[in-house]
Amino acid sequence: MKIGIVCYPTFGGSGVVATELGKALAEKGHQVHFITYSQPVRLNFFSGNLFYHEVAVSDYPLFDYQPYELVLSSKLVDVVKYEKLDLLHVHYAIPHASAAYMAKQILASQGINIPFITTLHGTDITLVGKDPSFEPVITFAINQSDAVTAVSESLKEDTYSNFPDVKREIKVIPNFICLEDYKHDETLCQKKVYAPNSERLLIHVSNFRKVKRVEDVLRVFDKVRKQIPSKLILVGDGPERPAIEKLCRELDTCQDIRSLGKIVNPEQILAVADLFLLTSEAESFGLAALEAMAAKVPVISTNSGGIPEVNVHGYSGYMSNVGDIDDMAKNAIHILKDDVILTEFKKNAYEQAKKFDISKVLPMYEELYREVLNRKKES
Ligand code: GMT
Repeated sequence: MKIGIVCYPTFGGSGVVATELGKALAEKGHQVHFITYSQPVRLNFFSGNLFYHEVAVSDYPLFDYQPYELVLSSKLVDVVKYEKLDLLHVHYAIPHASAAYMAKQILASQGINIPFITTLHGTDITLVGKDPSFEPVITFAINQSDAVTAVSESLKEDTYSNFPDVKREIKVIPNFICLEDYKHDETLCQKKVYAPNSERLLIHVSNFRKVKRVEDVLRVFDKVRKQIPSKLILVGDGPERPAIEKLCRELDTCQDIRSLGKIVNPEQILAVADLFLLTSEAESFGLAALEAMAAKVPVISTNSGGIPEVNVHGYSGYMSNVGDIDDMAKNAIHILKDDVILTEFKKNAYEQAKKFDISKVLPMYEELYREVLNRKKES
């Protein structure tokens, strides 16, 4: 198949999932065309089946806001026509689904039928998408999609409740990891660099937006380190970073925390961690938690959104209500205080991650593509 993928090329989970999916499809012999405004951060892979088309939004001084969606639609028309794509798969409703709809209509006027599949990732439905100014467009674009997927049951339910006029069937296809990528080479990152006295190593990975509640990560860590010698690694960057640095100083924890900034492939650093903290207020899935589990790192998380579909309470980690720092710290200490318990949770985390290996999830997308293409043939 010749597949066009549209996504945000940045560090967000939706871009990561779209890129990893494209890479896996290319490895399976499909021709995959990424159509994005810059090279996706995880597109670090060479394959004769992978193509990249840049959506170049010009900086015309008349516009305070550049019309990205229109440029994207035009680019989609161009790529579909000249690369003879079979279908488009757009990740994130805003504005990718509506841009794909526009491209579809333009192409239809030229006698070309291009189906598009929309994958909903979370913030497009639960945060940004909830803004009433987007509602009619999102509802329309979802209803007009040839197929719609959501990354969790929770997100599917949120879509129907936040967008009551959405009538389209939503298929749940969970996020995934490529377990092969988690075969860690010990020489690349050594635990003693960050935990020189064999302290326990806690880690948090996010884009430091408010929804992640990174301040709770610091507060949980502060309680843990008072009971167990520990260090915390922060991976990622974002708008909350200054507030987090301030809180580190207030709590006097800076000496035990290392901030590593953005890391394209977090597998190596995850491999030396003992426990992952995910304190988010909302999370449609929690890909970062799954990535940790794939690296044999148990997860202390909130129970919001789709996280319970990923982290199994008492098995791969523990879940607490949003903001319940005491409970999260208590659970973290329970796992970290005893080598035997920690080893058991590490093993369980990995077992749970296996359920989300790409080998199980890729066929779901391929089947959906075939279904959509068969419908196209029949129409
Ligand atoms: O929250 C993020 O880190 C970014 C965001 C995105 O849109 O890229 O992530 C969303 O999609 C991920 C991939 O499907 C999910 O794992 C995240 O849970 C989801 N974030 C939220 O729902 C807040």
